[in-house]
Amino acid sequence: MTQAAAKLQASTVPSGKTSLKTVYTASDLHMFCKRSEAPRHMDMLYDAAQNADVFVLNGDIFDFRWSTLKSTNDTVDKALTWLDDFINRVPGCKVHYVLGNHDSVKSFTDALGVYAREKDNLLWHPYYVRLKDTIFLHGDVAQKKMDAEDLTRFREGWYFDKKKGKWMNRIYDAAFLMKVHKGIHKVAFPNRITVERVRHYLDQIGEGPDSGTSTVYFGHTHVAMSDYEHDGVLYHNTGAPLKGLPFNILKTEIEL
Ligand SMILES: [Mn+2]
Repeated sequence: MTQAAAKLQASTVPSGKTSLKTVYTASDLHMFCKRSEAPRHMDMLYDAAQNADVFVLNGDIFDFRWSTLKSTNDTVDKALTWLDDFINRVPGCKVHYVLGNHDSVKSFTDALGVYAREKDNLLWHPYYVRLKDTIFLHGDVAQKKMDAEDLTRFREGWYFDKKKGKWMNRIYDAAFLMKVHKGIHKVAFPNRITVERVRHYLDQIGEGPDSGTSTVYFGHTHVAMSDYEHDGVLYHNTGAPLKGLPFNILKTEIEL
């Protein structure tokens, strides 16, 4: 899908009467990766969704690269099973699934596309969703300074991403035990540089503050952030449920 088409799809201009809606968002659950503590947060996630009018799953919800299941196809099946259960638990909640890099695996997005067509309360977006003045995007645009084309190219590198083997996983487990990840993300993604890169991308696609954007929710960096103000825009990052890192399911209210 082109970014122009994505923009059209992302448009959620409501018709008729609006009212203040409760919106929750979470990202980077990295489900099926051994290092994810997502299962411990499931009750909280379900509670939030049950109290939400809108829930944005903001990318890297599933992790096909580091899946402990026996194949990518198996992980796709389990991912859809989880999503189906989640959606069915909250029929009154509109769920937006925004892709991250990890869940941009083609076999998953193909299946998600087919599945979402059958569900009235599920919409999926390859790059972002805009709800009035608030933008939800995964945040892999903060990997380096990127425009729309750069992001498309970056994502293409994930379409046919292969599940990593047992040994690579063990090396990561060992690094994890040494808490290497706790420092790495903060060094790789200093707050100011991160939000400048997000802002650059939003300006490039015409969704920056000039278009009325006042608030941005993202993830990817695994560095939690709340109310970080930069050049008139507030940025929030939900963090990630990985050992030793803060993870927040964030709530906001939007007139929709
Ligand atoms: Mn990511």
